[in-house]
Amino acid sequence: MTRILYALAGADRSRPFSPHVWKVVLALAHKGLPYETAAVGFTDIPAIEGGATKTVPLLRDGDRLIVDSFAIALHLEETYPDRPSLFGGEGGKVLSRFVESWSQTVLHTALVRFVLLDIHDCLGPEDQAYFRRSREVRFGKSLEAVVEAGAGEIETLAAKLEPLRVLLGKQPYFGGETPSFADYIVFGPLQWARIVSPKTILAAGDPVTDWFERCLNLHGGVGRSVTAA
Ligand SMILES: N[C@@H](CCC(=O)N[C@@H](CS)C(=O)NCC(=O)O)C(=O)O
Repeated sequence: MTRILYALAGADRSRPFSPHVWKVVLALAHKGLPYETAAVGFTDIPAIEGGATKTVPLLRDGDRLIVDSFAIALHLEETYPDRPSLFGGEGGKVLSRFVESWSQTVLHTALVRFVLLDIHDCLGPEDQAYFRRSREVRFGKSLEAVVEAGAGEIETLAAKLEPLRVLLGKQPYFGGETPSFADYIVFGPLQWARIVSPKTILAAGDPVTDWFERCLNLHGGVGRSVTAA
């Protein structure tokens, strides 16, 4: 059966960096499902699978095409129930939606201010032009101005991670003793920053850093298949 994960990369297609794609990489590894990666640039996305999506991840699973990281995780859970669970039941699905909302509104919002220019710099010329144009419309200012305005955010990020720190003081993973999709939701954006940016985001000795390192080691160290910037 054909299983293809469409991933997003810069000029170096061997370094996929999308946070949402990384959630799916870990989810597929968690389920032990083999797949091929098709790495594309931003401006290639509209042509994937005959125009199936405006965003990645997109997963082709046999004759099914699934867009959106959470929808893909739900699909994997429903289609492969005999494999290790990503959610640990219906309650896990609902609560993982909260983790997704928190990650999207707090973590992505903070991290993007550090990594926006780093992302731009790792893209090929055509994708750089698209990225600058689309993100400057989205933020209402230049990429440089966004990064400059977010300069103090590194200090405030540590405080934003306090809920994670408290939780990880009680259990090794958001999923409890073993990881779940909730872990991968938060892993994704931190992995995005690790791959595109040389800036130090997580401090040594922080329980969140220790958890992130544990996640990098999961499933044969698939998270380390792309080196840090
Ligand atoms: N909610 C979606 C978000 C997907 C998303 O925003 N993907 C970005 C890459 S990180 C994308 O494909 N952007 C295309 C573009 O900006 O043109 C998910 O969880 O999969």
